[in-house]
Amino acid sequence: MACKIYQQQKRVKKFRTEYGGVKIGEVTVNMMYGGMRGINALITETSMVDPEEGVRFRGLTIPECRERLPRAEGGCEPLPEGLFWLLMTGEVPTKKQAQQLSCEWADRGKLPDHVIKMLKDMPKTLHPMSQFAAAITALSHDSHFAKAYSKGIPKKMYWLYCYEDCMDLIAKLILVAATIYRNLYREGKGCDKVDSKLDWSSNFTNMLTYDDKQFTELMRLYLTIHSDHEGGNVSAHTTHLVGSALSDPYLSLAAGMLGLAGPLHGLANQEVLSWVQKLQKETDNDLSEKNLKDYIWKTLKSGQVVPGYGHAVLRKTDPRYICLREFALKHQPNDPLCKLVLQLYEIVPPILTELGKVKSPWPNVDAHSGVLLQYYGMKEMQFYTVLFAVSRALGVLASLIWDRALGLPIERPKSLTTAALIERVCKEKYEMR
Ligand code: CMX
Repeated sequence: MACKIYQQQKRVKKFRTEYGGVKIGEVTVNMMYGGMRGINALITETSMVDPEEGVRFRGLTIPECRERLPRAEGGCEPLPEGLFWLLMTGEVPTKKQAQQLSCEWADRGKLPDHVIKMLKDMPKTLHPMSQFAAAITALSHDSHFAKAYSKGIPKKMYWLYCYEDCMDLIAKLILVAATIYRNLYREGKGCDKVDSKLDWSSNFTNMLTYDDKQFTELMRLYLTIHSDHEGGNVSAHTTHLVGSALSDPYLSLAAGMLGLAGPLHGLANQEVLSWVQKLQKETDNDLSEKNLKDYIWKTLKSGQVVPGYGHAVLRKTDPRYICLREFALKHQPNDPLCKLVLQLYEIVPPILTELGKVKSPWPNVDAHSGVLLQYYGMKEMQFYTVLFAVSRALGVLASLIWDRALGLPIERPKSLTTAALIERVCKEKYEMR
């Protein structure tokens, strides 16, 4: 990493010296009021999303990652360790390199007693994502970055301490998530034994008290594909923004995860399941086309969104959805819930198109992930966003390390009042009616 960072710093410096003044886009009034869609304003090295094709991790599509990233012994799905290596370095690791990461994360995987106690004392009614973010915040007690900064390290050393924190954090996240899960749904039973001979996902599913090789395979795929989605989504952007103030990686990640906990973002996987279950109940499991259409229209007419559908950037079916569908078709072709998801895929997009305002009527990743978890017995849908969060940490933390390596400054875009904007864009005086 030190060598790669040095080369990239040199490249960026030269590029900025030669082309720093070149304009790459324009900002319209609608972009300013419209959630900044389409404004090219961030540098994220780890991945990019094409509206038609979906995400590429360091240039590799999801099918390419499934093909090329190292797998566990006897497994078919990529190891998230390999994906993290790819995000960090831009290179596909060897199997041995991925195993070294598994081993290193296992070695770093221990929770301090104060965090275990804090999680135990939390009310069972507090959402798992709130518990997750609170525990990450409490882990900042041991931040190498914060300690080194307070001692006064030079800026060029920031990335190294940030890296140490991020590696610790990734190692500990599966313990935090599993502790929350067991406290809430397993009466605190089960243990946190991390085996350095096992991969990260195997250790995770063991700690979640699951003993099914296929579920572990699903987890490897799940943790790989949810990891990164370029820099402008709420969880990635928030982590990056908070990190730009040199808040330590724990605080930055906690902030990002709180963004992920919103129903328009990561919480949509939970929303999809409760929406689908309500559909089954309301139709008395008579899933005729008419009943499905009626239910979807009822959702829309009551002012709600159809969860799991639509996207701010994508304009085609999310390739993450497609690969989860492939997994379902391979391993559980007759599962009634998976069949219902397929049925909805036929029925929802034309209705959203008919609505007239939805830019993408296609399903995103959250439309499929929950039903797969249900199949393997993980019925506790409030926990689903925590799984998304464990995975998303890989991407946003890899980016955070690169942010510090490139010495990116505190982020501070300019905002305007409506009055100032009107004055700037209209020569004549404009009256708001
Ligand atoms: N159901 C109903 N209406 C929808 C819709 C959906 N699935 N998707 C978009 N729309 C509506 C918007 O609410 C908006 O309506 P208003 O103009 O009345 O406010 C209009 O269509 C235009 O929105 P858009 O430009 O197509 O979409 P945005 O970029 O504003 O929002 C997203 C994107 C994902 C928030 C939106 O599609 C949505 O709410 N989807 C459902 C929630 C969801 O699945 N979120 C998960 C996204 C993936 C992730 O981050 O994990």
